[in-house]
Amino acid sequence: MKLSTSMKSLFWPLLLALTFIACNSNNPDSETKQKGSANTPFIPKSPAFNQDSAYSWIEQQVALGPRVPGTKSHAQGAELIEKTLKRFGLQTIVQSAPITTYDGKIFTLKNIIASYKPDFQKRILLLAHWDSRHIADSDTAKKNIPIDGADDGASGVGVLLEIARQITNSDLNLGVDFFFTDLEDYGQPNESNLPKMEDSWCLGTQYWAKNPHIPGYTANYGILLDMVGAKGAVFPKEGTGVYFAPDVVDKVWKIAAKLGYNNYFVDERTGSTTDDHLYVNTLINIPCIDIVHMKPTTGSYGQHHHTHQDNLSIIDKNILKVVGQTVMETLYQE
Ligand code: AHN
Ligand code: ZN
Repeated sequence: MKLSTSMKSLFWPLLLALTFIACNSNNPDSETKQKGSANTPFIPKSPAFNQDSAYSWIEQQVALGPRVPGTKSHAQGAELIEKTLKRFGLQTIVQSAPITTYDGKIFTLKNIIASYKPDFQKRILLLAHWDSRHIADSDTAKKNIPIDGADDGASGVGVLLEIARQITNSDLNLGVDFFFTDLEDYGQPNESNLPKMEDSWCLGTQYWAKNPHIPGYTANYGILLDMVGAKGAVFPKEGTGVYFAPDVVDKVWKIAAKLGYNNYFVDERTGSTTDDHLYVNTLINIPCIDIVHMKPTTGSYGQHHHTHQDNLSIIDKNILKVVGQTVMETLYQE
């Protein structure tokens, strides 16, 4: 290659400058300083969570009608989830059993469990209930008509299906079990005249914890998602999770903060809830937390909880993104 005189005069100064830059970036001192700096951006290891895709899983569930145990919509809901997981290539088991509810009815339970890297020892369990409530007992009107359950039910499933889609064929070096729980939301209403049934909520998870899909099943820890899609949602550190799995709460909330989501995953404690994670902790001894929309001060659920306001119009894709990315990043940080 022939260089013109003017280019020759540029060549050595340029080479020197490049060498200097290269040496400088290899300087261990400058690296240490960079790492120690509070301004160092956090570089996520997980792929981008797709909130549009998560939203579409919610839409598809709601379109079936309320997924109330014993109904056709319930059967179709199970089929949608099972088929989708199998299409992703995950090893999928449907656990069926007759279960008696507080009102003396007997329903066929359908717990759906799908496993990513089923042979890996190190495993994380992700849960969300897929059934929806048979009544609107917190509403002022139409109390006996079932709710859509866009948030209470469909949102957690939507986020988990999207995570399942993303990690299939990924390089994630970890076992993950997706557990779509049934009969979570057929609990006894407060104003019920029937004799009080203990532990009337979370019947699917209680059954599974006593009869795991694989004998001797365990996981390092679990994360339950419940009501993770409504506008204005915040997720305080829920009491049952803090009691049984404080390290997991800490880990997840720190990751959320690093992703810039500390306005959603707020650093506040709230009271304990009876939710699927309680039985995962107490009956099968897997430390499990609950990412659940609750008001930090009052400890109550969102306004729409168990009312007809719990429909598609309250779903906010941004909230789905916040939760989905946080959970996925937690997996990739393992
Ligand atoms: C109780 O009301 C005691 N537990 C409700 C758990 C739940 C219902 N989460 C969503 N729907
Ligand atoms: Zn509910």
